[in-house]
Amino acid sequence: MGKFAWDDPFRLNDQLNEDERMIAASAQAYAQEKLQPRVTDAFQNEETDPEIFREMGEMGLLGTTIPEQYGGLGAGYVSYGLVAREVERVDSGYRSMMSVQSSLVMYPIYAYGSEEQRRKYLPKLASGEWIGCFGLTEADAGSDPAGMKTRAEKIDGGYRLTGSKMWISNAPIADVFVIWAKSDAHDGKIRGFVLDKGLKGLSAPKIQNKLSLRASITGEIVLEGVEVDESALLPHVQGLKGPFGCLNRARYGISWGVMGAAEYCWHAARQYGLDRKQFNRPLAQTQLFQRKLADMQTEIALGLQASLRVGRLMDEAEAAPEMISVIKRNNCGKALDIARMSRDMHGGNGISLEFQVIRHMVNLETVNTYEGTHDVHALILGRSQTGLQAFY
Ligand code: TGC
Ligand code: FAD
Repeated sequence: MGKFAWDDPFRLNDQLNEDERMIAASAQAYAQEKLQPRVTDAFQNEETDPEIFREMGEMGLLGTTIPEQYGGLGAGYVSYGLVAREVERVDSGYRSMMSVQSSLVMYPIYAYGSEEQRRKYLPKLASGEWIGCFGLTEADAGSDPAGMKTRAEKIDGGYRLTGSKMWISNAPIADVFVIWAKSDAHDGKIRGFVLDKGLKGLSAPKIQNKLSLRASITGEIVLEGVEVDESALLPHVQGLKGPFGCLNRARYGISWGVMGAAEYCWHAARQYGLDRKQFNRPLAQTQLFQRKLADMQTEIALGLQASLRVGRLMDEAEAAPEMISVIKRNNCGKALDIARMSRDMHGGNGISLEFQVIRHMVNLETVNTYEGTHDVHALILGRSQTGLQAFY
């Protein structure tokens, strides 16, 4: 019979190649040495340190899948997932900063951009010198992005953008804004535009007082007749499949990331149960405690295997969006359950920032909602098996 490691039940590590193991190890070292020591203060004070982008860039953690000629790492999607897992083991907000930059800003510029756009933006985004954001959601168009009101109007030599975006990660500190708008010049179809900070009429006020994802800055984007050159248009995509192509990648990364947060909560609950005695024995010696640990171990092992499978298919260009809905939805839901369970297993200490599990728990509320809510992914999967859409 084979060996069993309680913290790696299906020997995920053995299923990785040497390069993947190295990338995961360096992401883990960076996350534990540089991110873990500052996360409690960052969360408490609702502060985002832009220097983190520079550090991540130096470590090669931005644009993991973007070819090296544009400053990326040229690695595969399994590597990208492993990076997300290690960063989110510390905080979902830090993973958010990384995945917006990689999947929602660098990817569309790489996949839909002109050669000039790729050369202008990608190396500086890969190094973290520039910070990017992705504006799809609006106050009245969240789960239904087709309902967006932001417009691009054709003017001589370019476009004029008018509208506003809501709940945009990184926006207040962004240098580069990927904006999705309905373009009058393209039959009202959704088109992507890349805007530079400082354009007249462009602002990104911070959204204050979030009780979740406090280490990751979030803002609005206000576009008051912002005029851009023709060269701001992403030439190679139109329609909702543009933003969805990016979301497929970010959602996939989230499926790994939330398993990292869940692993943190699981390990913390196990250690707490071994250390703390009630009724003259360790909490971990009670049947209820062990059952919860077994549930955590099982869901995480299954979730990681599922993400690995989809990652391998992504690397073979064989993954379908519905597969990504399965893992985004299920892994987020399970991670949230695990964080809540771990919070409970810590008793009163579980509500303290010091013990960290409640921070993961409130963060995961956001992760369960953004990039397609838990229920929206159920509707995508329901449609795929019945042929009936139940959105409206
Ligand atoms: P539907 O009719 O289904 O599709 C419209 C067009 O889009 C294409 N498409 C996709 N293409 C590629 N990948 C996918 N996953 C795709 N899903 C759809 C589709 O083929 C079609 O193309 P065409 O050429 O025929 O026009 O569109 P719908 O309007 O009925 O959509 C419904 C629904 C619910 C599936 C969709 O709107 C949805 O997924 N809503 C959720 C919105 C969402 O995820 N927003 C995320 C905002 S970004 C964010 O949250 C970042 S947080 C990041 C962080 O901080 O980490
Ligand atoms: P709604 O769409 O109003 O949903 C509210 C509730 O109704 C949910 O429970 C939902 O499941 C349910 N619901 C909606 N439609 C249906 C239906 N047809 N049937 C049944 N139930 C339904 N967006 C970006 O573009 N870029 C970003 O960088 C970004 N970062 C974010 C960061 C944070 C911290 C947060 C909180 C959000 C971020 N978002 C971003 C926005 C995010 O993607 C949206 O919040 C999300 O898509 C849900 O949209 P909504 O908030 O408008 O909720």
